[in-house]
Amino acid sequence: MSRERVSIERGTSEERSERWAQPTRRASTVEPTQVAIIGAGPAGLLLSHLLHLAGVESVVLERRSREYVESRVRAGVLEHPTAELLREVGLGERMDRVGLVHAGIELRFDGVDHRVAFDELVGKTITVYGQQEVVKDLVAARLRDGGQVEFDVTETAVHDIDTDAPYITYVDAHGAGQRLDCDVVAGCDGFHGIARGAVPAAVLRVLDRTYPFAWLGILAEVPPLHEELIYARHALGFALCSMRSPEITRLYLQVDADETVEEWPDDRIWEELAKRLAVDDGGTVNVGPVLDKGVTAMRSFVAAPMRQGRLFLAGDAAHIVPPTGAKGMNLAIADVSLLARALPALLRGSPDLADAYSETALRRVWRAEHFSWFMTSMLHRTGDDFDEQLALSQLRYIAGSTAAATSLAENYVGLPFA
Ligand code: FAS
Ligand code: PHB
Repeated sequence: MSRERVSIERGTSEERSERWAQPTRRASTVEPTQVAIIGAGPAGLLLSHLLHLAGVESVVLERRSREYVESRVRAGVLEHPTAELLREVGLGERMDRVGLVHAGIELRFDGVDHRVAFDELVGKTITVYGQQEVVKDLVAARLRDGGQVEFDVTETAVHDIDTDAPYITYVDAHGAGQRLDCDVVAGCDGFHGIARGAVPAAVLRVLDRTYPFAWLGILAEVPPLHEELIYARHALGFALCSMRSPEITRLYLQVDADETVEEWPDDRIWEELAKRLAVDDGGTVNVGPVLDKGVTAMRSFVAAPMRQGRLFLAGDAAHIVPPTGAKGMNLAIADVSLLARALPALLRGSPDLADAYSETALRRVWRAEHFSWFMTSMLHRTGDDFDEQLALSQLRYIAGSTAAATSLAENYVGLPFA
């Protein structure tokens, strides 16, 4: 990632102040910026960091508090290209110090483990490093570099995205109404954000799929069951053993889509995990204090195009995958790695990368959508006997075929960024 400051097509300071003074631009109540980013999740924060490295100014507007976004327990696996990018842009130090590098995963079915050896099959690894740690690193880097991240904003709205003078209105943390003039808006506000809604309904095409099950996830203060992730298919349902450190385990159980955490007291969770993770050669689940518990809906969702005029969507604002393939956060990072090149070029007067953004991003999105659906279908119980046999056949094929295992491995560790 180039670190030289790009001379953005904005003219001299006199021309720039004249430009901002034009009628359409004088209404900004805060210092105008080049890229207004909605959302301080992995997508918004990394985009702001990457644009900073490219010499482009941005402002990040976040509706939650800093404490909230830094403590939200979500994704846990960084793909190989994600870890490489974070190192490349100066965000790898803590990840390399505390993250866990894994060379494979276990597929557990028929009471036996079958390892998919990423290093042997595709020569790459993954890094287990919680999303909240990535977010902490990003917030720290932005604030260190003088970046503008406004937390606790409300009533965010996007305006004039089909002109070259878009702007955002919002209420700041002090309750004051603000207008932020910009050249580009980046909608990084997740699945429940407002940016996607700024694309006209006649233009936006949504393709989605819901699943009859969800994930009950817990974070527990107990050593992980195994040194690598275990994806277990069982007659009672799917279970996943992950971790955050040698002392903290992250576990998931397939539950019905309408189940709530209230129906799952800790002892019921541990009992169910022990059943679903049982293996012929013994070994059992370590039980310990549960630090966090939640139910995550399972959804495949893609909204296209990911661009409308000067609005660009990235991450969960545009797409959702079931977490079985560990792709959610990694896809968000892949999107902004494209925007980090397209937006500086656009602002310099070269629109080609920006014009190609949606199509380029969606190519990778659909590859991840397929892989996530594939992993979900193969590992989750639906109650349908035909599905059961298809899933077991696919698992046995992977366990017995280098070609099938290699295909899973190259998708799981992450295909190279475009
Ligand atoms: P995010 O949702 O992370 O960030 C969007 C940000 O925008 C949020 O901070 C939000 O507060 C803010 N925002 C929303 N509306 C706004 C508005 N109007 N104004 C200002 N700010 C606004 N992925 C995995 O790979 N593995 C997992 O196990 C996994 N578990 C998950 C569990 C849950 C409960 C959820 C919701 C997602 C999970 N994901 C998982 C997917 C997740 O990691 C996402 O892919 C990742 O957070 C995407 O990052 P962003 O696109 O930045 O969106
Ligand atoms: C996690 O550690 O949170 C995790 C790991 C792998 C997945 C999903 C979640 O597929």
